[in-house]
Amino acid sequence: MSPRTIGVTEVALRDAHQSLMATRMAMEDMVDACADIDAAGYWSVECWGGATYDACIRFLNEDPWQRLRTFRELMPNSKLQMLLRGQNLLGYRHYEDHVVDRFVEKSAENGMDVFRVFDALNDPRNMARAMEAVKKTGKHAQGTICYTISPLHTTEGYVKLAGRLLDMGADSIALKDMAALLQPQPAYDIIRGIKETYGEDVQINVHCHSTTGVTLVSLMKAIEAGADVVDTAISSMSLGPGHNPTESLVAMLEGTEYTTDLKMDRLLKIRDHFAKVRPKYAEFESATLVDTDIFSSQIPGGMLTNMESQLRAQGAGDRIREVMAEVPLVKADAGYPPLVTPSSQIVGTQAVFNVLMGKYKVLTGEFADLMLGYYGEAMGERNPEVVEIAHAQTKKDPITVRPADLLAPEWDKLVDEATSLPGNNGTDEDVLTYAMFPGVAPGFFEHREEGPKNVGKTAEQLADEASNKNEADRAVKGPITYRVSLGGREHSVIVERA
Ligand code: PYR
Repeated sequence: MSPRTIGVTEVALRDAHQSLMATRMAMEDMVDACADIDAAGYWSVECWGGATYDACIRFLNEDPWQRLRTFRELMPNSKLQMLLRGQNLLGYRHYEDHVVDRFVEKSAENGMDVFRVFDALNDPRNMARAMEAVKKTGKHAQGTICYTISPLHTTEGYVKLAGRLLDMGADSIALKDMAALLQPQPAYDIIRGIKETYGEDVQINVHCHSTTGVTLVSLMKAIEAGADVVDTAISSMSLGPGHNPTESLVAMLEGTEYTTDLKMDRLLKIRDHFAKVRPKYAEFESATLVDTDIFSSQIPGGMLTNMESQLRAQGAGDRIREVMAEVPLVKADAGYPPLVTPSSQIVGTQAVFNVLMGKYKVLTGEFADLMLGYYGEAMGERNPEVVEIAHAQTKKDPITVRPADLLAPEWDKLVDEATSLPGNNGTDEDVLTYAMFPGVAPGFFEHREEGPKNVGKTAEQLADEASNKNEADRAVKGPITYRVSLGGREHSVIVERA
């Protein structure tokens, strides 16, 4: 029997640098890898969405839409894939349905093929409109299950959620493990459950991070259970808080009933390209290589870094352990939402507030909204006492409807506001940039003409740093004794580093 071919999604151009280097990679550091990526035989190339849009306009003075068009041009043979935060699009609040429609239409028009649609609470109502919009464009709508561990999250629950996504027209199901919590056996059980319940031909894509060190094995079990496509990152852009290495997946499948269509000569070129690029962004990298504490704290890498910087800003950097212990309690009070953008930031910041100011003495506006249902429904009941505090603090009533049902049409207002900004180019794409990032977009429009900024180090800077380091290593470290003649008399002077 010929081996079954496992599709591979390469994430180097999006989630890998989002996870490893705070999403700072400039387009100019990616373009030279695109021809090899395009020819390597991937099922899809994840290259847009998630935090990249925000990072483009906030840090890199790059137009995210131009980035997408460039990818489309440079990878004509590939399916381009993006991560879409359901009703939140690529921002942090819910948008009215017509804004969602417009964003999806424009993304498809600019070259996107596969839309991985997720909701931080796994609330299908928050994914429905985006999925419907993708279906209307004829592109691939991938419904997503965000994986987390809690007393309420069971294999049966995940299988049921997959059914809801399929009912919504999902062309495939993604099992998304953003914190590297997916152990091999649950991976097997969930995928078998979905296949046995809804049919072996339901396409399942598996996305794992590598932070806990267990998930290359999880990918193997997922494949044995019938997974069709898995996400990996080329080795020079892998591991730590990132993903499992593409070449390791290929090697792991040798001698099994499975194979990939990947061309190793191309993979090696992609690897060599990013091996040169990655050191330029070293200052943005986290020190974490493997962390199995995540199984108990459930705190993904990016969230931990955020909480640490919030604490340091308050002069309380030494209280991180208390905050880490608080996170699972806040998560339980909120009904056990998975921790992923934006729920990870909302729960993490509230945990910081609880530690610094006393338990639920002050709620952030976002946490109050989460408790009152304005982000949707998580799996569990929300703690009624905390819901009451949220109501008392905000005077808002709890809701049970789909949050976006309460939003008034906003497209025309957004057009008026966006087009009045200096530097706005009058396109719907610019309106969408303004809609999602009203604080950042005006500055970006004004300075866009100055062109992209690369925040990585140049080859010269890296060479200088290396030679300064060598010099520092060679420099005399201890005190030096000089003999000084003054008025014919010899003195001995000892000079030490300050
Ligand atoms: C994002 O929403 O940016 C993720 O990577 C989950």
